[in-house]
Amino acid sequence: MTLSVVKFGGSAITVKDRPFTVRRGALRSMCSQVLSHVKRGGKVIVVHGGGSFGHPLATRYKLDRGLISDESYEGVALTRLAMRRLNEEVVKEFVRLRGRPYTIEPSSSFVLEESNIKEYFVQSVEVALEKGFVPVLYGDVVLDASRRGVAILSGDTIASFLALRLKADKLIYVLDVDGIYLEDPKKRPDAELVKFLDRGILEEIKVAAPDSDATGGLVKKIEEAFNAFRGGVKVVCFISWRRKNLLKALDGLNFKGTVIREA
Ligand code: ATP
Ligand code: IP8
Repeated sequence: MTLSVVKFGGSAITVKDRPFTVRRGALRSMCSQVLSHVKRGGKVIVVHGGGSFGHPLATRYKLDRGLISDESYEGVALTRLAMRRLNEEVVKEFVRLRGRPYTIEPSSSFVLEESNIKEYFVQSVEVALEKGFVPVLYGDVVLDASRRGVAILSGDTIASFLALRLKADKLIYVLDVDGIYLEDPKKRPDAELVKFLDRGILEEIKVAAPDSDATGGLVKKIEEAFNAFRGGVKVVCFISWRRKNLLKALDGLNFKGTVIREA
């Protein structure tokens, strides 16, 4: 039986440049592919990102800098509410498809120190898996014991952390594009898809920085992916949900995307 951690990218489950807009068809397809794999006996942890729910608010209130003013406190509350709304959408979709989602709030299970994970109560994820649930976590604003007070814990970091800690077989990042390209495929439609990603190729990749992304966008994600691979997660990849690609990756069939080859 395999354990996989799947990060539902905010670019895939929301329309990133339209506030609070869920990409319904994509979300349904991703949940359904996860559930098909679970039906065959696979264990899956889902982590989702912020997309057009968390990022615009976290950016507006500059939460990446911590508690910098009275307004920050309002920002923390509103960003967290937005993330809970998106989490609700994900959970409802799983329920519609007769899945067994179980949300584990990162805000009450992680403590950070200077934005790095200091403490985590991992047992809830383990027990949820054991009892037949699909644990669902998400990027959020989390307490930070250092002077900054709070920090944004990206879903990308949660996903690679859990994959390492629980010795997952696979870590799959689902995006709205087919994988990592030499240049942003939305800006350069003829950009080449990188099938195997190693440190050497990394130098050649141009990443267009998003206007409103509070957690470092694709660069941070690639770093987290390398961390997991270096730590022993055998399959670490970037794919889109289209053409049943997620199910293929979970089931170990050929899929289109980018696979990390060398740490
Ligand atoms: P979130 O952080 O909200 O969960 P996400 O995990 O889906 O989002 P993003 O940070 O939005 O990921 O990164 C995916 C986006 O990066 C794609 O929509 C793509 O347009 C853009 N991008 C920029 N440069 C590249 C590149 N070289 N290869 C692939 N995508 C790129
Ligand atoms: O989209 C960030 O999570 P990510 C969540 O996975 C917030 O980086 C609050 C912006």
